[in-house]
Amino acid sequence: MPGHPMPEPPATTHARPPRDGLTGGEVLVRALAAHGVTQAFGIPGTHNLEIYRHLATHGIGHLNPRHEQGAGYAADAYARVSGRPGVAITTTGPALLNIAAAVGQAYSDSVPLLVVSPGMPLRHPRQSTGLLHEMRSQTEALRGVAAVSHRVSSAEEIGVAVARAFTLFRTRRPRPVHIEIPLDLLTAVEPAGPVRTAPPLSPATADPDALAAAAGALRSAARPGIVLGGGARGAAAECLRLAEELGAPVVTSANGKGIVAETHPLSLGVSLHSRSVRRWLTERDVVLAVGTELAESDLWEPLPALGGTLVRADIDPAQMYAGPPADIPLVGDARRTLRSLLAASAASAASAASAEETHPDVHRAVAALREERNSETRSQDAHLLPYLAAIESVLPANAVLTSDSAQCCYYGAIPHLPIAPEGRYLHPTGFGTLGYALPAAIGAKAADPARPVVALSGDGGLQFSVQELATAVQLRLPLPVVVFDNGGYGEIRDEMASRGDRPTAVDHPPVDLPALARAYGGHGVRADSPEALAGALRRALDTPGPTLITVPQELSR
Ligand SMILES: Cc1ncc(C[n+]2csc(CCOP(=O)(O)OP(=O)(O)O)c2C)c(N)n1
Ligand SMILES: [Mg+2]
Repeated sequence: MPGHPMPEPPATTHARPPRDGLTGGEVLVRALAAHGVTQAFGIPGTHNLEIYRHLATHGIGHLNPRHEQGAGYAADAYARVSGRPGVAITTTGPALLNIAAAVGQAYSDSVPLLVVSPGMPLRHPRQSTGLLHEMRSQTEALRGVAAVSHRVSSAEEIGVAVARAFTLFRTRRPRPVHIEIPLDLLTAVEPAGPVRTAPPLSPATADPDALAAAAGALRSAARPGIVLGGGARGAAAECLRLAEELGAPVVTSANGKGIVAETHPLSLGVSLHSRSVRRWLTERDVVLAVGTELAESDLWEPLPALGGTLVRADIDPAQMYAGPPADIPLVGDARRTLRSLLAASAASAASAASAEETHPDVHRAVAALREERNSETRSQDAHLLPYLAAIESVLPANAVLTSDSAQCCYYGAIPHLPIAPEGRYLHPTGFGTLGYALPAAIGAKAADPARPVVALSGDGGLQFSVQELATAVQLRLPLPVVVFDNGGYGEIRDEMASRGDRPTAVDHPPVDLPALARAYGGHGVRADSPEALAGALRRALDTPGPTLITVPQELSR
């Protein structure tokens, strides 16, 4: 109005909070940055905008897959490849439930995954009030799949919850944590306290008496064997040295794949599912099992009673009695445990000669056992082998392969595609989810953009998260996605057939998956032979954007 000063423009949602305080959202982002978080995965929504507003200011990059499930698998693979916790941000209700399958997968594979979500307001009555995305209890839902689901009730507690999560990741068996911040706390401005950080704690070290007993048992073993799970990954060099010094063959779980080079003459690869290897294990006089559950998802069938002494090394005390009970329990960090065992056995090391010369009989026995193992499963995997050899011929040793709950993976790549310690094979083991491979490949690329990454999937599993092709297109990721297309749920079809059931809900009408990839803006080809697969793979690794390569039905089953 004339004569009147211009009114102040109304405060917009972009206004900075008052200097003397911070919003809960900013407190959270500062706490994440203080713990070295530089990358988050997620999808924004009405209730988490205050988190999104502060990410870039505090140096946290953000990658947005097309579904929260994809964000969870991407964050999981980011953690597995980078060795740093993966961080995912969802909004309330359905978004959080969408990521729950990824949280369950991270729990069973011991992956440090932090999921942050808003929650219903502080004074929510926990009954239906008609709020957007309302649900009765997010924390109760997430407690079913995460190690911890922590609803904070004050701005100060946000920092405590983040420090708690990172302390758990550093000191315990790494498993997912969910932090829920009431949505009104995210936007409320409160005086900012100091940023808390997790103390520089280390995991526990095994008991010295138990270490001495284990070293003694291993030193005097005539037929030692080593089983490595994902928990041994931080101790790869120590595992190899111990195996060579003891002349002990090494078998791994799917999660431990490649900790010792699978072409090493002492390696039995991933083969606990093999009858011959299980029998071999029962015949060892001492078995050292490191960071492994020795559980059904790797054994497929119950493990017969072990004949000798079982030494179990694990950060999780529960592993000492879950599964085969430990005769000698070593509860602590794998690397320190193995270093202690090496130090204790060094004094008695017979000679400096290479293991090849010292243990030729063991190498011959391992080669024979591998052959026996392979002959057991030839009917299931023979058609896959030339295609796996083609993949192996193209990939450099440091490549990351991401995997799915598909026959090409568990009958194919897991037992038959050798991985070296500088490479990685990321498989959704115990929880056995579907749709992991593609989003996990995106997360692996985020962790290490220069490293070649290949996703390996069945046609069924691919379509649980196929929309992440759009994410790979947007990020221009050179990403081969190799799909063994057998027209549906091959494994379940086979299970129904072996029960004598009529196949139900397992056959899918054909989908032109390469055309679907092109529709997303990526590339798509059919590989009608192993040679065609190798060529397509080579080109895909050099082409920006994803390339979906199908090995078609009539060839892959
Ligand atoms: C989330 C989820 N839903 C269902 C299953 C059950 N399931 C296990 S394997 C499988 C078939 C997957 O089909 P595909 O990816 O094409 O692999 P294939 O068995 O044909 O090799 C199904 C449905 C599962 N493991 N996870
Ligand atoms: Mg299939």
